[in-house]
Amino acid sequence: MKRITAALSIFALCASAQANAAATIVAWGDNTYGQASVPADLNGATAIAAGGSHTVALKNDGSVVAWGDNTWGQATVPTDLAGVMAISAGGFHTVALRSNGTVVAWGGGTTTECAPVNCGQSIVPAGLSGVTAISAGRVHTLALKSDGTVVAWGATGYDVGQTSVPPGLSSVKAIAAGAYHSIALKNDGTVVAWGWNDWGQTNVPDGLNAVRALAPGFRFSIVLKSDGTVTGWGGEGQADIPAGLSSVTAIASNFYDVQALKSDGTVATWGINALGAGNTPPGLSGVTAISAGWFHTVALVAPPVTAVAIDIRPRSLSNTIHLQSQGAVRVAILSSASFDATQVDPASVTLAGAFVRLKAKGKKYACSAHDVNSDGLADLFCRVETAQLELEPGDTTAVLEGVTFGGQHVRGEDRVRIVP
Ligand SMILES: [Ca+2]
Ligand SMILES: [Ca+2]
Repeated sequence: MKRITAALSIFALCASAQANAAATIVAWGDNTYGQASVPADLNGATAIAAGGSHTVALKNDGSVVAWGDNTWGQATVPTDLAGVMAISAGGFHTVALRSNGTVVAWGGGTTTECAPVNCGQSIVPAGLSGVTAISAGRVHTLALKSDGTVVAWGATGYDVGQTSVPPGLSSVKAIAAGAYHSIALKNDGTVVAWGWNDWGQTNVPDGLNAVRALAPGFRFSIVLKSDGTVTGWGGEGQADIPAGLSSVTAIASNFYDVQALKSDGTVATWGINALGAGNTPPGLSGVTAISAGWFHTVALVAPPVTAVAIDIRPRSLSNTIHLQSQGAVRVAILSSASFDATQVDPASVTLAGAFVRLKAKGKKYACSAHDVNSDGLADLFCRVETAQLELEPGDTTAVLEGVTFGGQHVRGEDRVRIVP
C-alpha cells in the first residue's frame, strides 16, 4: 500500500503534521495540581504521558509541554530540549527519548519519599545511547536499547529491586515501569518481571505468551495479548478483567485503576476509581492513545471526520491511474445539500497521500470550483501529483482527506484501477 520514497518523505511529514494538528487531549480524574487541566493553547500533540500528578505532551515538532505538579521540577521542560520522539512521565520526574537515541530526564531526585538521599531517577547513566524506548516508574527509570537489553537507574534509597534487571535479560522489545516494579516483553511474546512483589505484581503467570503491550500499575500488572484480550496478575482486584473485554488496542494503569482503549476508539475502565481516575467522560470516542497517572487519565482524541463523496477522474467510470505518467490525477469532492465542497482548503487535500499540484505561476493550488456532475452545486475540482500517490497495482480504492476552512475534517473514497 505504502510507496513513499525518500524524496517524498517531507510531504508525508507535512501530511501527518496536518492530521495531528487537530488532535485534542482530554483528561479526567484527580486535578489537585492541575494535571487534568489541559492548556487551552496546546495543539499539535502526537503523544501523551501522565505522571504521578503531572502530564506531558509531545508535539509534532519534537518539542515537549508539561503541566500539573511541579514541586520537584517535573513539569519544567529543559528550554533547549528538541528532537524528542518519545516521552514518559514518572512519579516525580519526566523522561524524554530523543531521535538520536539519547535520553534526557528532569525533576524528581530529592522527593519526600527519597529524602535525604536523591533517588537518582533523573540521573541518566553517562554515555547511554542507542535507546529505542523509555519508561518512568515512581522513583526509577527504564531504557530499552537497540540490542534488546535493558538499562535501569534510580530508586537509590528507595530500592526495592525495581532497578535490578535480571542478569542476561536480552531479546527485549518493550519495557514498562510500574510504581515499584518493572516488566519487560521479549521478542517471543513472553514477559519477565522484577522489583517489589508485596501483592504478587511480579508473579508472571506460568505459560503466559502472545503478549503485545504492558501496563504495570502500583501493586498489579496488566498486559495486552495479540488477540486483543487483556490479562493481569497481583493487586487488589485490578487483575479481575471485565468479562467479555476484547478488541483492545492499548492499555494503561493508574495507581488503582486500569484503562483499556478499544478498536472503536472508546475507553473501558475498571478498578476502584480512585479519585476519579475511572471517570471517563460520557460519550468519549475517537481516542487514539491513552496514558494513566496515579489518579488521573489522559487521552489523545482524533478530530471527528465527515464522510464525503468524491469522484476520481470525473465522468470516467474506470478511474484508471497510470502510475508512471508524469501528470496529475483529477479528482472532485462533490457538494451535497448539506455539504459545500468548495469550502475545503486545497492546501489540506491529499488523495492517497498525494498533494494538490501547484500551478507554476504564483504557486497557486490547482483546484477550482466546478460543477462536475451537473447537479447545480459547485464541486471542488483538483489535480493531485501522480508521482506522490501511495498506490500500487492491486489497490482498488483511493482515499481523499481534507479540512475545510472552518476546521471540519472530511474523508472520501472512490474505486481505482492502477496501471504500473
Ligand atoms: Ca470517476
Ligand atoms: Ca456538483
